[in-house]
Amino acid sequence: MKAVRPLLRPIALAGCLLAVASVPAMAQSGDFRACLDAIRDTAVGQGVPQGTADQALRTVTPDPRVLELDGRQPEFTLTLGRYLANAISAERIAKGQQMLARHRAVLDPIEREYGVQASYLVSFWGLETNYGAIMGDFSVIRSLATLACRSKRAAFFANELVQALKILANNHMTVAQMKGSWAGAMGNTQFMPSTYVNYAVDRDGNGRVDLWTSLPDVFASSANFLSRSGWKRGQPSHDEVVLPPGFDYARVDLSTERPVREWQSLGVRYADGRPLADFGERAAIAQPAGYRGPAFMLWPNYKVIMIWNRSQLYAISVGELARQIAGGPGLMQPPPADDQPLARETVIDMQGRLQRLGLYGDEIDGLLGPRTRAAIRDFQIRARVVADGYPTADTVARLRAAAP
Ligand SMILES: [Ca+2]
Repeated sequence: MKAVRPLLRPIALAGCLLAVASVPAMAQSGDFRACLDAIRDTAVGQGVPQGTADQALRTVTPDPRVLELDGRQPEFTLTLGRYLANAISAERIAKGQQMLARHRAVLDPIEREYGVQASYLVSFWGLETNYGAIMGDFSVIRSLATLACRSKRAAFFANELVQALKILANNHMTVAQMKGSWAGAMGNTQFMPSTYVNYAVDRDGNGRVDLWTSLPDVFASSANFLSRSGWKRGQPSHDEVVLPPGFDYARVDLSTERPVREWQSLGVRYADGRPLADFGERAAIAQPAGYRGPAFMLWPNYKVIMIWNRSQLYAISVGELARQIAGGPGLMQPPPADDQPLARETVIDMQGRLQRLGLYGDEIDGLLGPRTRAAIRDFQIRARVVADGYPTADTVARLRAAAP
């Protein structure tokens, strides 16, 4: 799951970045201790026992492997096809169905109480750690200490380290027991410490919140996070739809939300031809692989998944895996098989050309974000080709010709 595992976990951090925002990133080894001392003092100020904080941080050294991983930039933009192939194998669906059946007695009451479908709780679990198989073997305290005192995102990770110390203290854990990803994500659902502190719950009632070994705690914690992030009871996060011939692709945009009856009147149907169900919600349509790929109606719960992880492809994967775990069908319209990942350099090149054409004014960062897609769409309109904002090989070639 490393290929699709996101770097950061739930980002609903409330206001807790403020407390340690003044801790600077320090480069010298002597300063590493000073940096940790400052974080220790912040933690103690927030109620962590002095002894716990001292003991946890006393012998910590920077982890070069963590810094190496933190410095890596993705070389390619993953396509929907590649992402789904990694995230949702037949094996993962089958295992999810087994897990759903095996843990029914735990999941059903949680679903009733929190309103989050058991299939989604199992789906998050499957995507994050392959149902607990890969939870990460880094020392969370060491990873966070390294990132808090040596990375560019020092303030963020300093706060996470403070929260991790709270978890240690509150749950009577040892530093050695607290394992996670290189970036400090922990347990079966890879919660960052701040998410753990704010949302994790002790479902089995043993007095400790344990996201490593207690599945009742794991499922209830996910449900609590999603519910408090605005999950709409019982609703799906997305559905595959078909767009009628001649549909205006300018309407396919995350920011274009319309009432379902409007989409119905524009001729949008479920992929199997049935009329759209109207939950009384507004919804947007997305085509993450462009007009040749599947179209998705994005319901409000899609946005809740984006709070868990700000990646569109991740959010689509959660909903797809959940539906198939629940016995639903796979995609009717698979992503185009000939779609190639775009190299970061290619995206940088495109952004430069779009800028020269006056269509793009944002950062040249090699990331295919919403602004870059909007600029591509504007170029496609100008070039009189299908304006889906998706950089197919044809669009890239046309752009090179138009802005040499
Ligand atoms: Ca517990």
